[in-house]
Amino acid sequence: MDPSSVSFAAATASPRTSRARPEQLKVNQAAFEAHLSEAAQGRPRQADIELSRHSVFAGHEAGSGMVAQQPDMQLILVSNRVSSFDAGKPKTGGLAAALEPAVERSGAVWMGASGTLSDGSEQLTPLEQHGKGQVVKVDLPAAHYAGFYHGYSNSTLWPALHSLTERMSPESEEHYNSYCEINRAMARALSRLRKRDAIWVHDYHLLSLGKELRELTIEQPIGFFLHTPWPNPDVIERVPHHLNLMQSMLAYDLVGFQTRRDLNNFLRCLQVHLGMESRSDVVISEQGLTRCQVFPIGIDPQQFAEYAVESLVEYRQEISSIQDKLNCTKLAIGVDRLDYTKGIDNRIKALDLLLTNKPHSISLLQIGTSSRADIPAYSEYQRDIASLVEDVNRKHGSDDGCEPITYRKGHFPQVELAGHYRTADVGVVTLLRDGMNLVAKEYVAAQDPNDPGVLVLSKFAGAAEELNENMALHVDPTSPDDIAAAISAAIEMPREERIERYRAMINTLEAYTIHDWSKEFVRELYPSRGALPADHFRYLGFGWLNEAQVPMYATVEELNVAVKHVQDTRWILPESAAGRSRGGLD
Ligand code: GDG
Repeated sequence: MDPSSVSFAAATASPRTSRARPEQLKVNQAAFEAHLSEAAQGRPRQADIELSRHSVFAGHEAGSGMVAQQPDMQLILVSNRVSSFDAGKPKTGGLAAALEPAVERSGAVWMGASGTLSDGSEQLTPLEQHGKGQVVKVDLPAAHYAGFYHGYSNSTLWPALHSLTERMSPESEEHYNSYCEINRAMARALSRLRKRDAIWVHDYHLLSLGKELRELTIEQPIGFFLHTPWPNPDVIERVPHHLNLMQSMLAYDLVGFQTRRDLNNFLRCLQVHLGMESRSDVVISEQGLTRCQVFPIGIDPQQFAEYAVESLVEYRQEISSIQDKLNCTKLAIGVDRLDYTKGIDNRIKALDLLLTNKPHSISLLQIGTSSRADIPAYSEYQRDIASLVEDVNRKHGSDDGCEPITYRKGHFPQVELAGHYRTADVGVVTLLRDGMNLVAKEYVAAQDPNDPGVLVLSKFAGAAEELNENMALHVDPTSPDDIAAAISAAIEMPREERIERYRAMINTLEAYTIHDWSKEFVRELYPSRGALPADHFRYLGFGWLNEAQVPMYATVEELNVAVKHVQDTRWILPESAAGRSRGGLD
């Protein structure tokens, strides 16, 4: 293709053409710098004005960069598994708990593995309606599923992303190949969905799905949200094929993280391992422009508060039957998937310490939902927890059969769960590391505003960034002593202080709910086609999107230099953009 045959119009014709190539970056650096100083001097931001004209959003305000309303578009959500959407069944994972309301309310299509494996290639099941939304499941190839799911996803990535490298299984080329194959199969299945205006991919199983979709020439905006933490450069280096993985993540237009810490870690990994710099959390790669942003996942606090009140009537018997078994006045609660990241063992050791110092001072209702039990590390952990519970109950139980720990396997209806949260004086969340931790937020939302319980929260939970030390009692989850001291302080805490902390926490939760989270992500995903801040347009690779956006240069010489750079650039465009090109770059 003749490089000079690309026009500004062609450059704007496809969202994918807005993804700049590295050699183009240098070209636009001068314009970018010039624009920054111009912006600092308060001159009009021409790009903003132009954007408002081209915006696909109703209610987009010119120049404000704010979008008042969501676009009318078909959103596809993709995750490894989809939720059951059965009100009678518990939501046993954070991702399901988060996405179900988003799909039901927004009318999105949610695609995920069916759990049935196919002999050959991937197969799509018919669409199922759930509220306004729909679910489509994929039968994935049997040959690669185990290597993808048990292998690379859950025995390599999961522990590494939680900085628990000692839990990583040894490198396996085969597992990584299977991971890529399943991501490819998901991409092929997705490409068969007819209407898809934007795609939102979820979690660590599908880090390279964006790249696979781009290879199938899918050009719509594609966003990714990571539910887990992202570790530092030394830890990510331990992940086999980490360079490929990080590179493939740059095929996404928008990459969302739970916390600022995770986002910073990701940018630092790009810098250390790929030598890539970011500016205002935007990264430019040979695949284009990727924006990184923090979207702290939330819950529906009002709904949890209502469930908690309902539960005291609807599940009165279930709740009091548990309390009858406990041998003291104060109750703590822990609710976790049975996962070694959740730090349940140290919590039980803390209880042991506490009961040794202050017999009968507290009981624990521990709800543990079985998870990934076919992976040896998980089945072992589950056995360890069961035996720790037995030991503590043997040591501190009373003669009349009361035990300090009631250990229940999960699968409670959500309403009942809310009732258990409400009756507990202390919510104990002692994970070693977690992307966010919804249980901490649910516990707070379920409290009686006039007599709330206290949240004891690991300082390594993503939630600790929002529920800070003035609100929750932060602990070091590796120290049973520290946890015991915090639980002890929680049960002694005067009511006024509990109310003060509760109010600060509930205000925080209400300020950014799960609905805000999903709306904000989608809103931010769509502008990745063109509603970026004006400052970033200078990075786009085509210099500017049309004449109205040509930056104002301080001198004619500067302008000439910039234009010459653009003309000298060898454009490498995706086929689709090349097909639409017309005219020269003059
Ligand atoms: C991942 C990240 C991030 C548990 N047992 C029952 C039950 N649950 C529900 C809880 C809560 C969810 O499962 C667990 O969510 P978490 O956030 O605590 O943890 P993960 O499953 O590890 O979630 C995490 C999350 O994704 C979202 O981004 O916060 O960091 O690891 O909603 O209530 N629900 C019911 N019965 C149970 O027995 N109904």
